[in-house]
Amino acid sequence: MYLCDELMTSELSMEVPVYCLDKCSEVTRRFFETYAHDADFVARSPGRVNIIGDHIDYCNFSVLPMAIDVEMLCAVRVLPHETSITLTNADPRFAQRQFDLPLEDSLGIDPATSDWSNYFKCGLLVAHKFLQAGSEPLHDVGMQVFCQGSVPTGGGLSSSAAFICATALATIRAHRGRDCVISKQDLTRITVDAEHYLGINNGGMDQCASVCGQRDHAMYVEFKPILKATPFPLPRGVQFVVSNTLVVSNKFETAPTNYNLRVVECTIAASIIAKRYGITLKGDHGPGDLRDVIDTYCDGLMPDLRSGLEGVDQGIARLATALDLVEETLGPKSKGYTTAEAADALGMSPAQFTTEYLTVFPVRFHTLQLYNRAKHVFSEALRVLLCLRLMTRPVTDTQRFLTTFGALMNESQSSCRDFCDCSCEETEQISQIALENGAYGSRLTGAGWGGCTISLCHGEESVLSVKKALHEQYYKKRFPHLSQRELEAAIIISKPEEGSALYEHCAAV
Ligand code: NG1
Repeated sequence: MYLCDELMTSELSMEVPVYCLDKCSEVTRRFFETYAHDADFVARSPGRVNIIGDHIDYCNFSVLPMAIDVEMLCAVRVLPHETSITLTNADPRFAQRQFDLPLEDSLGIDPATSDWSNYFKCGLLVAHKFLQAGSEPLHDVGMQVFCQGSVPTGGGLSSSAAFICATALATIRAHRGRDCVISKQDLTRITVDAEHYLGINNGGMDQCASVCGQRDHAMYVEFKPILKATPFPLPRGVQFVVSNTLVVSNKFETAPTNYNLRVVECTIAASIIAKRYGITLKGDHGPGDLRDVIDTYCDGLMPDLRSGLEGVDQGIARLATALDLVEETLGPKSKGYTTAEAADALGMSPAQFTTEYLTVFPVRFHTLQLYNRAKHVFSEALRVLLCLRLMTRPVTDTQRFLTTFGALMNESQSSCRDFCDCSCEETEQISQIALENGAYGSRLTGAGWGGCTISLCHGEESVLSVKKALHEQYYKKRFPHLSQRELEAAIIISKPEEGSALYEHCAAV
């Protein structure tokens, strides 16, 4: 399929689909066993993997994720005359929780103590805010909820986004009744910032992929000028092996040195480049990001997909220019900046600099790696566009497509390791094994520091060979005590799947 055909479906104006509840027999049966009553409906949202484009969504550069067939299901009974919420989780590690509405704005959440119900509260809160902004006054309704998830937690497959999106969807449906219509755009828009309540300064990739995923398509997600997800088909036979390193990085505990610090470093790098070239950044919130730098330097937004292939080529040229700016401006200090040096580069006092950049989300560092981070962001955004260009052209030679796409994924992994510093030894080993056993490309996916890897394969044979090699050379050696079930769960073979959906009693569908 060509670019122009795809543009027809590129807006997020589609509705969240509604299917028959019979498809969710296990979660509704567990609901009944728990609450001795039938569920009214089930809300579902899947996990995602990012094929390429990590640590760039928070700089507003486009990414290429897909939804996968692991998911969070929330079976719900609405209690219209009550204000209590009861949450039960199929996973016995997560104990039952109960709380009353209304929720405080801060949710009463202490980001230092993570509890599974916090994710539910985030989804509930953003849905309440959305409903409050509508024409009808918001009347709190109680809910009994049974949650059943198959997205591994802490594995970089966005179990949190799957849970929050399912929760927000369930809350809107609970208030508006079974005839309600919910657009994917609204659901994405309201869930994008939800994790900020938990102290994570994330971008919007996960929620967009979870809500808008399409079967057999990679989603090209743009954040500017508007949030948009455009599906692109992948050549027949393409499969992804998603393999969990089983190294869990606690997002909240590590945020000050890992995720949030990357966001801060990118923002400071943007400000220094802007100052050097006399650019005034107009960030939507705060000082402006690396995307603002290049848009302003080149005098206008990077052309989006509406400009067709020409727009993609212009974007590629701009990002090459952006990489030159990084060399000229930050290259001399590739060893990193102290607070005093960064403040000086911006003509600020260290105190001013700290207030402006280092206080909203707390961070800890020895030196700020501004050169490395900016280099990663611009080069990764460039690789996303190169992949997009491959997908927008008719594929006449599948082998060539796979080799070129795979090489871009491998370059991305090197950049994540060397410039973003978000890889780890286990990820490197898995990627190596996958490449030696038939994968065309392999890289970390998501935030990194452990979590999952994604490897590009073609055909059943290469998938099985990669899977077997990983079992033997990685899992059995590093984790000899894994049960058969744990071993099976560590590798997910997935094609792109459909995004969020509601399941209603068949008569209502
Ligand atoms: P995961 O892997 O779900 O922690 C995080 C961010 C994304 C994106 C990726 C890196 C959250 C909730 N999500 O994903 O927005 O920035 O890292 O590409 O923090």
